[in-house]
Amino acid sequence: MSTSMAPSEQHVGLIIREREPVNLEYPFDQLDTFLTPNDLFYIRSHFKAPVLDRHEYKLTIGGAVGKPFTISYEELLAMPSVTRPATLECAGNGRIFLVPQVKGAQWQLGGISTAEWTGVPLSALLERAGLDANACEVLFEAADKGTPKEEPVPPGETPYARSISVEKIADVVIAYAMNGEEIPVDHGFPLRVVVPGHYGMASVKWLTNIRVLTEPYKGYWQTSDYGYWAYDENRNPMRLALGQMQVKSAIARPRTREFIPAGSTYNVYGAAWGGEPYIETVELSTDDGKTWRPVRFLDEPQYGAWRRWEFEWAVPADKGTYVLKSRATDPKGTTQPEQHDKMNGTYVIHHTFGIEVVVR
Ligand SMILES: Nc1nc2c(c(=O)[nH]1)N[C@H]1C(S)=C(S)[C@@H](COP(=O)(O)O)O[C@H]1N2
Ligand SMILES: [Mo]
Repeated sequence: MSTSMAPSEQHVGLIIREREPVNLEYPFDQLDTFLTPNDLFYIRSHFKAPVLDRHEYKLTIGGAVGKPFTISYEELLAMPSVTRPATLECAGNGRIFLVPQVKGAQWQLGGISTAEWTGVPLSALLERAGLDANACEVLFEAADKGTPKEEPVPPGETPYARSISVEKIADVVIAYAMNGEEIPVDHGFPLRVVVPGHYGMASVKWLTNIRVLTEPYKGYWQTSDYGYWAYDENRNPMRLALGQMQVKSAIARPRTREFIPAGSTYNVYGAAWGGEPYIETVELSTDDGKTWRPVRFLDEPQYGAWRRWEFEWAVPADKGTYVLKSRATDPKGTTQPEQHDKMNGTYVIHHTFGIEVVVR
């Protein structure tokens, strides 16, 4: 195992949030295509990227199954494959907009990207292994490890690991290709999990073990980090694992504090994602949330993928500062909240917030 490179000519155009380990943001104002080019796809890694050898690589499938087995990279490539798009959003995306400022990577808008993933359906591997009747979750274990940052921190090295519930199995792809290319090292070569519809932390990179569990997993990345607070019926707070991406939209253009000519026509451009099972409407306000009008979608609705949208703004002749806001809603009527929910700590930042622009 060696270490990944610091941001280099491989990462041209990405915004540095942390140099080592490599944490890079997609320049969200460049959002133009449904699929994010691999070079521009955001990178969120807790530790140095392990460099795994394709010939020596093995994936084990075990735990609460009838026939545990080990499979090589070549064998996986030979299995029937699926290809599907999925948007990954870091649960901390938008953190820089929290007031007062909080700890953690200061993601602006670009802790999100979309790729088309090719790989083996998780269900095919689990069918071969045979799930035990009492199977409850599937744990994904990875090759990277180190000292995490979110307190309380366990002593020694903590490997990255995350689970999903068995209800989610049907959506999951064990991916070896990203936008038709081999998965780049920083995105999890040779194999990564893709959990469409969940925040990025569920999509485990550098996957080495799949372990079927009979009880909910309570590991560090499921509770201490990437968890949220909920109350039981007696208002006892308890820690639950983050999962489903919440209803959200964001404005890619104009950028914050952009100058816009008075009396011009400006094409406001953005994306929306999350929701059950997709985003149905997005509205835009150019007066800080007083009035809202619907946008025009550029992409069809599909589970687990963003929908880009645009809105033709007849920019007023009156000079001054204008606050633009977008607001997404899903078919169940769930809409973006106006405030950040403190039960989510420094994660799930999906409330509507203003993008200030200067008309002159
Ligand atoms: N093994 C491993 N998997 C991981 C991570 C990690 O640090 N190690 N980071 C997770 C987080 S928090 C996110 S948001 C996504 C980011 O995927 P990307 O770097 O391909 O954009 O990977 C997830 N999978
Ligand atoms: Mo993340």
